Amino acid sequence: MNKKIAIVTGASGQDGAYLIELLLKKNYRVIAALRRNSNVNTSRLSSLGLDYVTDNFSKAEIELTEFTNCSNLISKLKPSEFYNLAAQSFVKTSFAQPIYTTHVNSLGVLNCLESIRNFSPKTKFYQASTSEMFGNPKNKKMSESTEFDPVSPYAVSKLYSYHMTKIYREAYKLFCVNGILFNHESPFRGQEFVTQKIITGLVKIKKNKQKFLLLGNLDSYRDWGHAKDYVQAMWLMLQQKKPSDYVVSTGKTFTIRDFVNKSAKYLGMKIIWKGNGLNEVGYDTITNKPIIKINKQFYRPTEVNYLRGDSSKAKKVLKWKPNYNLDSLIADMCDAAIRKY
Ligand code: NAP
Ligand code: F7E
Repeated sequence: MNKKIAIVTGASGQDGAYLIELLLKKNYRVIAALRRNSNVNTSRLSSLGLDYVTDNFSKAEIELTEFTNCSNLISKLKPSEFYNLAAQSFVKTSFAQPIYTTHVNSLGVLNCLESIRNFSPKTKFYQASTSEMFGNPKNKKMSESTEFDPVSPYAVSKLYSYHMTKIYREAYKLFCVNGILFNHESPFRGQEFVTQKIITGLVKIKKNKQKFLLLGNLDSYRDWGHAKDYVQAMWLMLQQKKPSDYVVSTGKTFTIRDFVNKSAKYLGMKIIWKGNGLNEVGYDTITNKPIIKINKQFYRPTEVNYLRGDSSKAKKVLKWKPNYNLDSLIADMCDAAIRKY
């Protein structure tokens, strides 16, 4: 039997690396679609041993905003599955670069959908949608039927692609799905995201390589899972008979402050918080030194205050269930940071 071919965009990112690892284990032929960079930025793939072209693994150049890049790749390979993970994925940057974010996250996705419709309509398409699209809705647990109320340019750009993916499924009967994924982290998480920033900062402070950590809003709630669990859900969505959209989440929610406290505890540290708002400071109880300070620059103009997902549909239909909880996620990230620094 011929091997299934999968194209993964955003292959240099966190999810791209884990998804490619999973697909190779499942005996796919995988094409890691990467954009041109002046520096080698495939360290995540390298750490999984994916440096060289093999019978099953190769790399291809793709700039998502360039229609011919998407259409040439898709028409040439006619993949069984196309996972679109490429995006300007940092919410804070989307306020500074709303036009660029929209080009990549909205029109880039349309380039993929149009290429599939015109050149490879049997290709199954996964779109990396996000819990950010919910914004601040009335419901306290968000499912596939919760209304969207985006509060950032990132969320709006992703909502456009969510709807386009749905429209291509309904209008052209293509196999297109949205994975509405809540925050997921791992040792591969980018340095600017809050979980990696906190863990890296605390490890460096403990090793006297950094004096203190600057953070923004400590009071927002996030439903954090492990990226390894979440790429399983992506794959499962494309193995179903019928295409549909799924929420993927743990169902548990914690504040950023909780995340700091839990990470510190795992690292053998304890933090006492004093003051309020911008004047709040976290002191290391062993050294009595202020190690966490608040800085306005890390606040967003508008914030998603509370995220908690209801992934009953994914559990029921996909038989998906996460292996990690917040404590084991933190342990995995801290252990990796200790090895690194
Ligand atoms: P990530 O680590 O930031 O990776 C993003 C990837 O997209 C990188 O490989 C990046 O390439 C690539 N990319 C950006 N702009 C591109 C362009 N114009 N053309 C081609 N490639 C481009 O993100 P992630 O955490 O793995 O997330 C994967 C996807 O899931 C993203 O779409 C994100 O928005 C979405 N998502 C993430 C989460 C989460 O919590 N992680 C939750 C919901 C949805 P470079 O390395 O060259 O920059
Ligand atoms: O922020 C607060 C910040 O940047 C989480 C992306 O993968 O998940 C991610 O988006 C929270 C926010 O992730 C700092 O205000 C406080 O409330 O780690 P983050 P995000 O914005 O939730 C969604 C689902 C995606 O789709 C996105 O692609 O933490 N926060 N202090 C801070 N955040 C950052 N980054 N840095 C701080 O210093």
